[in-house]
Amino acid sequence: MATKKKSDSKSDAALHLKLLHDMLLQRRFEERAAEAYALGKIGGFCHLYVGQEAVSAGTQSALRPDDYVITTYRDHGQALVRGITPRAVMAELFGRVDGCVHGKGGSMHMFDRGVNFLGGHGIVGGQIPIATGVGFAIKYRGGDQVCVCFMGEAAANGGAFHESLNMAGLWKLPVIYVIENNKYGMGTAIERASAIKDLYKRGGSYNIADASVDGQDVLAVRATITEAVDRARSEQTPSLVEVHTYRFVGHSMSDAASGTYRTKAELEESEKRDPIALFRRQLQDAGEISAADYDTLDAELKGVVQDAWDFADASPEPPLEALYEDVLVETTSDVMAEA
Ligand SMILES: Cc1ncc(C[n+]2csc(CCOP(=O)(O)OP(=O)(O)O)c2C)c(N)n1
Repeated sequence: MATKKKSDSKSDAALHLKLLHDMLLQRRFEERAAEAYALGKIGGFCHLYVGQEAVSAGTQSALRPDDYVITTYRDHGQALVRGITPRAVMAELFGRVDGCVHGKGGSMHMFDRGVNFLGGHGIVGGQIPIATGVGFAIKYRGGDQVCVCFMGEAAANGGAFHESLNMAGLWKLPVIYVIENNKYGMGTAIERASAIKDLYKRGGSYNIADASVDGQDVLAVRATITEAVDRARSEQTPSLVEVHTYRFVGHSMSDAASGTYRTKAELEESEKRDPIALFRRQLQDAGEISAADYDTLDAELKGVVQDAWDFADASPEPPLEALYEDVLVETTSDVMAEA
């Protein structure tokens, strides 16, 4: 580490390093996922999270391990930050038995109850009512956990969004709805699909506290979500947070470049606000890390992702009989009573 330290405290410096680590891990992971897809090692759909890493890292840094996280099909980064190992995420992408859902979910359906990561959902907005149900369960059981529900901005125009927020506002549920506004739903710009552009304002319709934040600034995301988490724990009330971000890659691997719906100039302009580059500069300017520290971290994370690739490649495919397993879960009274 660099010797010159200007941060408020050691714990701030440690937190900053963790945030940088979490963002860079996602970036290096997604770059290799794109490569694996091009080589045919990953089949089906594959939606990358490149450019949005500060949203997952900043938000999840404000959570406790017993809180819940639920998201969309753009879920690799969220899963990694929540604590599903890079090996288990990569093996899931490769469709292998050592994946977090034994190779049967793939890119869109990462899931691990062990770390309270409730998916990875392929239906646009499908996770929103589930999050509302999780919030209801937390309250019903008298817990003080929160549930964070991520969604894209296009999902905020679906009926499930409005019904869920109405219930959460009415019943005062500890759910934090986070809209990751990356400006495009596949190839449709938000201006062409939404009657209002400031989606966070919809919280007011449902008596829900709202906020809007720069999603390329990891500390700003963390600060905004921390307020929402405090509110949810102390008052059991929901929040709606709109996070302004951008995806530097296509909607999915079938639209790997910029597509025809946005210009090269727009893409290049957005890359000037790469959340990782911005935070790296901030930490270097503050003397919290040196350029050499960054390079060391980067090399370490490239190694972690290579290890995940090798692990996934060596893991067997699930046997045919596995098709019939994990289809239904018996809900015993024990399961129902679990906090
Ligand atoms: C109910 C439903 N309708 C349509 C689709 C097809 N579809 C997949 S992704 C997508 C765009 C969603 O955009 P957004 O919610 O903004 O998330 P982003 O991809 O930008 O992260 C659509 C329309 C779907 N999966 N589910």
